[in-house]
Amino acid sequence: MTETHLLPIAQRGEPILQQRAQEVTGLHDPVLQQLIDAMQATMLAANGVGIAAPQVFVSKRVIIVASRPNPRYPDAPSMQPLAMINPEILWRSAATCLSEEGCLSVPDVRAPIERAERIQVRYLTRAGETREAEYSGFIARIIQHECDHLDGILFVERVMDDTQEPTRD
Ligand code: K1U
Ligand code: ZN
Repeated sequence: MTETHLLPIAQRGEPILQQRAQEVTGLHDPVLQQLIDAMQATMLAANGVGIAAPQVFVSKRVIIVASRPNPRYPDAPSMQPLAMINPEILWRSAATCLSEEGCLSVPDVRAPIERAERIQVRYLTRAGETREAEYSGFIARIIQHECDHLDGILFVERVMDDTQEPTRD
């Protein structure tokens, strides 16, 4: 059995977290499959519910989403980690929801962030299939947070006003 290495997580201030990540080409490249495995292992080791490739110093449009119930979101659905390649948010509901977020690249900081309650997403699976799906609630929040990483945006940049200052744990 081959061991998957954990990757270092880029912290706020690293230039790669402010850059637009590149579209993925060459879907069957083993390097991409290894990247997805390593991102997943790194996310699980850090106890995260999502991760984006720029957070592990790779400027490619790849995210992993892995919702599970947790103290902040006890009703969150459980899902197997899902890799989304070149994800595009095709539609966002007008209805929004304000809820607390954290980020593996901004440790010990949390803030309420307003996000669309429902979204429609198109992405490629790691097997190269195109999928379109609708998500709501916590999963939709994670996807929006991770897609922001692909566009060089950190959640703290979306804090709405000074009544919602990020707080340190
Ligand atoms: O992208 C990341 O930095 C991962 C991030 C995903 C995320 C969490 C909460 C809302 C939106 C997106 C995290 O996993 S933060 C750390 C964490 O483990 C966590 C935070 C809140 C709820 C559950 C887990
Ligand atoms: Zn994050």
